[in-house]
Amino acid sequence: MEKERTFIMIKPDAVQRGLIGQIISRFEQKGIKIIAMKMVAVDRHLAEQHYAIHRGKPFFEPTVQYIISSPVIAMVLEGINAIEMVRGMMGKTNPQEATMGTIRGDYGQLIGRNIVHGSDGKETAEKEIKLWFTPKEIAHYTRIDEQWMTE
Ligand code: IDP
Ligand code: MG
Repeated sequence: MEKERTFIMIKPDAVQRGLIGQIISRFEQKGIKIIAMKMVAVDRHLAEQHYAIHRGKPFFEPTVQYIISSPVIAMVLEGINAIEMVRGMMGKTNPQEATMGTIRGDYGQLIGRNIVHGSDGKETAEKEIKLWFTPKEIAHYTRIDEQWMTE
C-alpha cells in the first residue's frame, strides 16, 4: 500500500461543540501524520467550489450554508492508505448509520451535521488539497515514531 495525502475538514458543528481536540487526537493516535492545519472562516465561494460536485442536489445549498456558518479546521493528513483509512475512521455519511467507534458514529446524529469531511479518492484528495492549501502551507518533516510505523 502506498503513502497518500488526504484532505480533512472538522466541520462547524464539531468546532462549536468543542470536539476539535478529540478528533485530531484520533488521527494522531492512529499514527497518521498531520502535514498542514489551519482554522478557516469559509466564504461562500470556497464552500461552493468544495461541494461543486453536489451542485443541483437538494442538499447543496443547505450544506454550503452549514459550512459557512462558523469556522472549520482544515487539515492535510499523510499516511499509508490514508484516504480509505480516514474514510473508515469517519464512518458513513449519515451518523445514524455510522458504526459506533467511528467519528460520525460517536459524535453525530444528523446527516446535515456530520462532524467531518474527508476526501473520497485520490483525484478528489489532490483537488481538495490544492483548493484549501498553498504548497508553502504544507510541512515536510519526519515524525519520530515513523520508524515504528513501518515493517
Ligand atoms: P461524504 O461527506 O460522506 O463524502 P457526500 O455524499 O459527498 O458525503 O455529501 C457531502 C456532504 O453533504 C455530507 O457530508 C453532508 O454534510 C451533506 N449531505 C449529503 N447528503 C445529505 C442529505 O441527504 N441531507 C443533508 N445533507 C447531506
Ligand atoms: Mg463526499
